[in-house]
Amino acid sequence: TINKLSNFQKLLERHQKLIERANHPEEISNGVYERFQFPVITAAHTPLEWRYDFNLDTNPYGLERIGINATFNPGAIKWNDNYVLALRVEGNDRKSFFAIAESPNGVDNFKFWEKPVVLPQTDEPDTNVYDMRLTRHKDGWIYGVFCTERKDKNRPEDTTAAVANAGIARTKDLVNWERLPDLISNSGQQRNVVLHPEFVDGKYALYTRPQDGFIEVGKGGGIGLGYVKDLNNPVLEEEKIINHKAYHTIYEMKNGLGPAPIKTKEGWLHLAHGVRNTAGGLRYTLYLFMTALEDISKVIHQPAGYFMAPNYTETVGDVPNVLFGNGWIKDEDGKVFIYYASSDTRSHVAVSSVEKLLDYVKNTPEDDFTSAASVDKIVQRVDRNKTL
Ligand code: M1P
Repeated sequence: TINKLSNFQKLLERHQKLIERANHPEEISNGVYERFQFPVITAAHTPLEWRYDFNLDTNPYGLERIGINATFNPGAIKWNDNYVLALRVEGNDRKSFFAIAESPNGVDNFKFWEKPVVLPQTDEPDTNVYDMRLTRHKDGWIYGVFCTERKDKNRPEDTTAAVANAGIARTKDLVNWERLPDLISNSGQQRNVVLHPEFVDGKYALYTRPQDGFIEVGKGGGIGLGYVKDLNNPVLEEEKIINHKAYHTIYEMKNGLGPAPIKTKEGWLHLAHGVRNTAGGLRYTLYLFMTALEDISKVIHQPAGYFMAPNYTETVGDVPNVLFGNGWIKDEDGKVFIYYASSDTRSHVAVSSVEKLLDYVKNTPEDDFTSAASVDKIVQRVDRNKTL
């Protein structure tokens, strides 16, 4: 018995050490943001109480009973001066759920709250839920908009056929959640739906990503914007695409918004993901764009290419070559904590600032869609630099 107890003791000590491990910025940065040495949250960070039965009578071999496979795609919010993530936690059973983890400094010491989020169900239960975007809305609620996935009943013979839609829940304390009806939209399936933090002409504004199928966006796609009068009857109206996919770009195949945008004096800063196909499969990278304060449907800046792409360790995971970011936190002093996940496996942070992100979106050349135009921009830069 003593040996068995000491095994549990070792597990607990190792876990504690992992959670308390300091995380420092990497030495080399492109100046726009700093990556950090370690992921902020991995499956190994999840509480041992979720995974082990500590009763030696019922678990005499000290085995893990409920395995956790991955902790990724976190929504983020500043909460009582702490940095809080709503993670997509995926069990070995492939079901995702949400769990809250909190850190005093945003870069390490992230600790999960005692239990995962207990999400109320609608009349039609979710099979799987993931990728929650947290929005502190002007109406006083914190909203969690997430993807809810269910079996496609129109294709009973296909056990892989699914339907994606936006689920909507709100809370005042991140513990007790009120479930609202799922988004009602007539543009097929929806994923990557995000609530804008302010009312627009008295309506809720939602960024969308209409898609014809579960994986393929099909004819449609792009990041859309639509309006809802009443979230208790969330009928999406006036949906229009504000950020299109385009041939031979990093968002050639599909794109989707990340977190709710950050308001700056010069416009709304957006973080999004773009997807392109390669011989090695889909490649997901992150990009930024900015919309006008007076018209949130108008893109006023969009640098060419990606803002962040998976580095070599990040390319490895359950779904390789993926960066996905649906959470960021802007501090009072302008520091921006960008939370992103790599390869659908673990979560990281990169730190920047509003000033740097503004400089990046305004001064990085836009895409002119040809190799010759890209060369021209480099040649002009070389010539300008020569005069210095
Ligand atoms: O596997 C990569 C991502 O795929 C989906 O995102 P999208 O709908 O934009 O293709 C989501 O399942 C996301 O969770 C996942 O990270």
